Amino acid sequence: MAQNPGTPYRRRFLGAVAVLIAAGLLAGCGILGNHTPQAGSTNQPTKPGVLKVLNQTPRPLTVSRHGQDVAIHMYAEETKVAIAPGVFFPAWTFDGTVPGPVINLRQGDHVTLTLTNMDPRMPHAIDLHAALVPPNDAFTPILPGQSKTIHFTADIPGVFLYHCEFSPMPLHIAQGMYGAVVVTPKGEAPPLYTLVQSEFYRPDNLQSVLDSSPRYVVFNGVANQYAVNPLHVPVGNPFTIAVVNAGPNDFSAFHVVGSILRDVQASGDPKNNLYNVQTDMIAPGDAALIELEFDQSGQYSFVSHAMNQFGKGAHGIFDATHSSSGQ
Ligand SMILES: [Cu+2]
Repeated sequence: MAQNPGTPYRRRFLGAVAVLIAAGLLAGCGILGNHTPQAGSTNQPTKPGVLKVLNQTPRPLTVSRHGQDVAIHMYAEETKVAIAPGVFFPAWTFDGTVPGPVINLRQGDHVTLTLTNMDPRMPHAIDLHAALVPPNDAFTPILPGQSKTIHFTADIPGVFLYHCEFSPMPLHIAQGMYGAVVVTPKGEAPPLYTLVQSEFYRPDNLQSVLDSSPRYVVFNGVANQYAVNPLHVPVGNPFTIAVVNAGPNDFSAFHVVGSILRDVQASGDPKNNLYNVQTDMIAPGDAALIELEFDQSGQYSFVSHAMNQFGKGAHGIFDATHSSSGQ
């Protein structure tokens, strides 16, 4: 893990937090009061925590490409997000969403990535598993209002996690600071869908992340969202999906009901093939590129076959029809 100032910063920002809370309450906007719903409850009052909820407006990343030179600008911020029907979570985010945006690259891209920390209350940092760089230089903390630019070449194809690197890292990840980098080999098409599995614990509660079971386990930030709104996929033609496990703690057991994973590339590298896998284990911090093919029209559930995860929201549906299209 990269060097970071940790607790002293936390203490320093508590003073600023008190000022912000007072200003927010006086202004009657921006910072939410005790009526804010907690994860896991739609009507319980928010238990007083170290930090009150700050709901910054999502700021999307920008990407500009010139040949294989890619410039990306991302933003760290705090934004309240919905993680289940009627359940809101005071997230720490990349670009205002959980997970953060998918970063799509081609093998060999030269990437210049700038992260601006718009969060007024604490430092953040970014660790990209796709970047072969010295972490003590590239993944270091970015103070509120500051920016940092890193450079890397996407030499190795695959599907990778990125996440906040600031301490306490288990909390920054559990709060929502993660996303996927997809590095597509030359001549290949990017995956049809990217699914990021992750867990939600008590908001802003490190001990909950370290000691307890998650309240929700989700694909792309919302429990059971693709069971309600299935993902359309083709019939009779193979297609690929990327599955990333952001954790922060639990292994994923990715399974598609009524199907077999035809070709699984561990970490998304075309050299790492396993064929005809019934359930693929994906460690926290890892990913897979998975080829599927449905010979018959129908609705095929995808789940984490770890049944506690399935029961907490890790469930979606592939809708295989002849008129389907990608996302
Ligand atoms: Cu962070």
